[in-house]
Amino acid sequence: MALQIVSVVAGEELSSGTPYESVNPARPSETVATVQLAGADDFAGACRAAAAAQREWARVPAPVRGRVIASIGRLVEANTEALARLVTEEIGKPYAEALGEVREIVDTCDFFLGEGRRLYGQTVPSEMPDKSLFTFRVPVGVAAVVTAGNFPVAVPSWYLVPALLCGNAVVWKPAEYAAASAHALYRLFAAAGLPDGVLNIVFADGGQTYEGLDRALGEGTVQKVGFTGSSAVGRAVGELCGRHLQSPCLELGGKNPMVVMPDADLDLAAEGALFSGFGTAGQRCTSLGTVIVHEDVHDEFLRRFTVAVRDAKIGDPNGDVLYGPLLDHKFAERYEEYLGWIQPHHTVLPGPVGRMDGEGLYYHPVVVDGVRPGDRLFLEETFGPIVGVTTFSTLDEAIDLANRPGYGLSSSIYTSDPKAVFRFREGVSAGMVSVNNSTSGAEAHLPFGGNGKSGNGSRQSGMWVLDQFTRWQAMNWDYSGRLQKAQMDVAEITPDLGFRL
Ligand code: UN1
Repeated sequence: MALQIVSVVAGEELSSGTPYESVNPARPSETVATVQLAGADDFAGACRAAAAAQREWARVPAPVRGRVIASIGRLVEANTEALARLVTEEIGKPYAEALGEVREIVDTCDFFLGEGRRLYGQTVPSEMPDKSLFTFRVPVGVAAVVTAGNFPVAVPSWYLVPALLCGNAVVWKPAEYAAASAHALYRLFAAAGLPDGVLNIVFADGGQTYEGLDRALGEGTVQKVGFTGSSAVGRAVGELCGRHLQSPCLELGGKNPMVVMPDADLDLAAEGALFSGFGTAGQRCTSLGTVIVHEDVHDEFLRRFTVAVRDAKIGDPNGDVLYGPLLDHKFAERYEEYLGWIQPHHTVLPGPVGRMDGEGLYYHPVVVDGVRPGDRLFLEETFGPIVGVTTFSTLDEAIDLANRPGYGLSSSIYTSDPKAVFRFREGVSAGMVSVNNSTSGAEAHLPFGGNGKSGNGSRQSGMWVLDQFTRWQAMNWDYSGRLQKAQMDVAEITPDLGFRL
């Protein structure tokens, strides 16, 4: 029996809506959940409910909020298998990877439960006597969080956990095609004892969400938007927020380069390319886009890489496979468009291209050798199991090729030369750099985010995300009993600037 799922606002279920079916991409005739999609009014209403609950939540002492985060971490950990199974069933992520995804939520909770006892502000000396200066981190208010379904529970937790810890209320709009996984995570958060209205989940399509968000921003009930998804939608969200003088937290696409230097360990590089090119069927925002390999080792690298790709197992995500089906019909259709970008000057390896036989949304892995800087395959994100390969002769050329598409999320270099590592780090536009490691697999306590078409420079995770969900408030306290004017009533000590030894 398919699950029946509805939005929850201020602890109340919204029962009416437009039905949508979230299906199992390994067996698309099988419905995992029937979801009632809400409208723009419901979204704006959820933001009002969140605003009403936020003040009380912000008054709960931060260490107590930290204890709630600790409980969420425990609940998620205790429900690891059930949550991971659901993720595998709903979006086709191999079970081992789904377990890793759940682990990432627990890691995030582990990090932030202690932040409840820090959330440090500063005491700062004043330029005048009998006066003290302070800074405080203040919650922003209500965060509206819109997330993709390729990481249906881990990436949302990167927003939800710090936002709640900092004293904000949240309206979360997950991807429809991952609704069951999102709803399960919502229930785990609710079980930790969050007061009604502090976390709300609204299922809606993109158009209604945009309209609802526009309304909520106009009503002043949303102070921060978090968005993970495509660069095109990110641009629209950024424009909308800009009109309301807000800067959203945007985590967008990537065309992540891997540079293979002539002194690289080629087996290690091929293994890294396999994992980051085809893990999650190439549907991570950190997935490998193009291998930029030195001309002297191109043939040997390509040989090892294509052997690894040819031997990889693709199939039932409950089994021991490299990857399973694509996330959903919508992604399969778009991926078929990307395959149309293959041109006569390309060499396609190792075998057939396109959909595999059978009902599931399974696709053959594709390596495209000979991509050129003007090709769409080189310039644009291709969410799916396809990796481009091109060559270079100098490191400067490799860096230029790495930056050319104009994204800037993750990047990687394989080399044994420390000088090359640091020159690459300095020159590459990416927010994240891996050395002798693939473009995927960021740890949950380092800043995650990108530049250019990958985002507006905001960072998630670790202590850096606190700047998204709090604002600095500066306070000065004058206890001199006089009006001391800054910059004017300041004592001066006169130096003898003409002094010489
Ligand atoms: C994403 O694809 O949106 O670094 C996030 C990684 C994962 C997170 C990816 N830890 O690949």
